[in-house]
Amino acid sequence: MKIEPTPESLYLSRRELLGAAAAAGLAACAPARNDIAATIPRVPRRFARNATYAIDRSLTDERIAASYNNFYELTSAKDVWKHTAGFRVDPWSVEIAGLVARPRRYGLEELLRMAHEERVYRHRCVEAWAMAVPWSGFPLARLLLAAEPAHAARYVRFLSFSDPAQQPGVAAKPWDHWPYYEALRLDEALHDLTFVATGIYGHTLPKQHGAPVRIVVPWKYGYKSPKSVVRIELVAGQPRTFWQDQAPVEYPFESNVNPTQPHPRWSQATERLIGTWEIRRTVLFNGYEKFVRHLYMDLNTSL
Ligand SMILES: Nc1nc2c(c(=O)[nH]1)N[C@H]1C(S)=C(S)[C@@H](COP(=O)(O)O)O[C@H]1N2
Ligand SMILES: [Mo]
Repeated sequence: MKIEPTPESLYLSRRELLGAAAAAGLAACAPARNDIAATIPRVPRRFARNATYAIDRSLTDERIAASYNNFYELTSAKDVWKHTAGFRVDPWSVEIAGLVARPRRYGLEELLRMAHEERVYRHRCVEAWAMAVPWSGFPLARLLLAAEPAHAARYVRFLSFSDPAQQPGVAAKPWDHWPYYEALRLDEALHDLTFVATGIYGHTLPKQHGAPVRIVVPWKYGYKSPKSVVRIELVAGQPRTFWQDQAPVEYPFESNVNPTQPHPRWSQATERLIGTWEIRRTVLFNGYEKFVRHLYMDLNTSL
């Protein structure tokens, strides 16, 4: 079997890829633009898996998850991994600011030293594709509570890194509302499921997944999980979000995964698993209903 330098080669199973690579000496001669393995960090960071959030889906192949991404700062196409070269993610820091008694800036090393765990989460993009991946990290509540939110704080706002010199997607669309901004209600942000991810598949994050630190909110559509976060602000009023400002009707603030509420341009009843493209039924709150239902007592008005 011969590996062609086309994206389709990424959809081969790992065994096929490794076998073919060994046979053909692929690692040594593959063109850089097709070398997805080179974009995946190899520093091991393995942590105990949290069994509370075990799911009934098998893991997405790592190379598939790392080759089909949304990260508009780098490109609005799915081959984000090909556009990561100029993006520098070290040194890095994350600032906790706004309505808190103890604002502070965490260096990346401090975040990496915090107690970590692994969580296999489902991920559901509003575009109706889905994956299941093992993140490593810790609950966002740990950073928020350490900052001592003021009584007036009701929402948490996130800002992603943005620099046209490092990110070709920002350079290509200077009129977009950079930096990417997202937000949650404070009670959502404090929920144990809301996760600060510093790793995936037992190593640090590839840039295409939002290195070196991103937020993961598994019961909401993927755009509510901002990548490459540099600032977390506690605020009183409901903030605007990047996608709301692009198209408010299509991407409302709350954006909980809900198969009965179609996107204005397509159904949300089913989803396709990236890589195999099998079709599965989408489930309310992306399968996390028993953990988050209490946050939304009035389903009719708050979904
Ligand atoms: N800063 C930033 N964060 C982002 C995005 C983005 O374009 N920029 N895309 C979002 C969308 S639409 C999805 S589906 C997820 C994709 O995460 P993944 O590529 O790690 O699967 O990231 C989200 N976070
Ligand atoms: Mo998405």
